[in-house]
Amino acid sequence: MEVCKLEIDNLDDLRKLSKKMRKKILEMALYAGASSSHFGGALSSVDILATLFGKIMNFNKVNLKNPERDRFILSKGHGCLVYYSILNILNIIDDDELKTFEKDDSKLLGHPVKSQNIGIDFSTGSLGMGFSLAIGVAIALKKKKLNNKVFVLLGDGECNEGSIWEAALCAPNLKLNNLTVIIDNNKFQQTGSNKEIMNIHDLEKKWSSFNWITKKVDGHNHKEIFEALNLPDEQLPKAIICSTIKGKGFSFSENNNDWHHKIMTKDNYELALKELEND
Ligand SMILES: Cc1ncc(C[n+]2csc(CCOP(=O)(O)OP(=O)(O)O)c2C)c(N)n1
Repeated sequence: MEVCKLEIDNLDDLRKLSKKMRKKILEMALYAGASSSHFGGALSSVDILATLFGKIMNFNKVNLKNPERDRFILSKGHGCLVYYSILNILNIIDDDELKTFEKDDSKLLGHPVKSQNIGIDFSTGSLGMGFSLAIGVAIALKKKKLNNKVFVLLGDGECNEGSIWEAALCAPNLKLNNLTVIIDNNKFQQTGSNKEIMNIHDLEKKWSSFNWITKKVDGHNHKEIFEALNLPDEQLPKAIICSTIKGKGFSFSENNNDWHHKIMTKDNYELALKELEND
């Protein structure tokens, strides 16, 4: 398989990358059939991962085993469709493998399973855990005097987990300035809105009160995401709060939490494909 270099020079390239990712997510949701998939929370993270993998991270098919490459941990592991879509576009997961999503014996299950051959460093899915793993990696890199960075994606519903706040307290105390937390703030969780289930209130205020460098951005604006991920390094870790739309990209799924985890029918798929083509 050819090594894929993402030639991302401008915002238009990033928009094209996001579109490609949304198409792959759609296809995988269809392949999943009756197993269904976490569609909405994958779509809200597309523009974040497009910018991160397209413009920021030193991560590609040839450096997967290099200890000096950057690290990414999908702490909101159920959002794995977005992760698999970018790994596919980077030619790390091939098209045939994508078709096995959620099938018996597949490497691509409904939550990421550790597989260093495809650059997945940790199994995640139990919410609240990936963040602490990221702190462990950031500490290890510092001890080894390596300059690579660690990025971790959290859900806003995931921020209801107590372990998130233990970890949030720890990282600034350890001056882990090689760590960036990105929060997909789509205002929903599994069974309803954050406000209804467990209101998390102002995430930016919370993270800055835990002594993080914080920045709030539109999580579908590649330029804003890029600039936030490029804030100058200081002595503290960074938390980027991305305001997003759950199910972003398709009329039937935007802000419709039925699509947190739902079966994609052929009709849904065809409508979505049309909307993507006309976008
Ligand atoms: C410890 C734990 N409890 C419950 C779940 C079940 N669960 C899967 S997704 C989800 C909602 C998470 O909300 P959020 O992080 O906001 O995800 P998003 O809305 O972006 O999909 C829950 C509770 C889980 N995966 N782990």
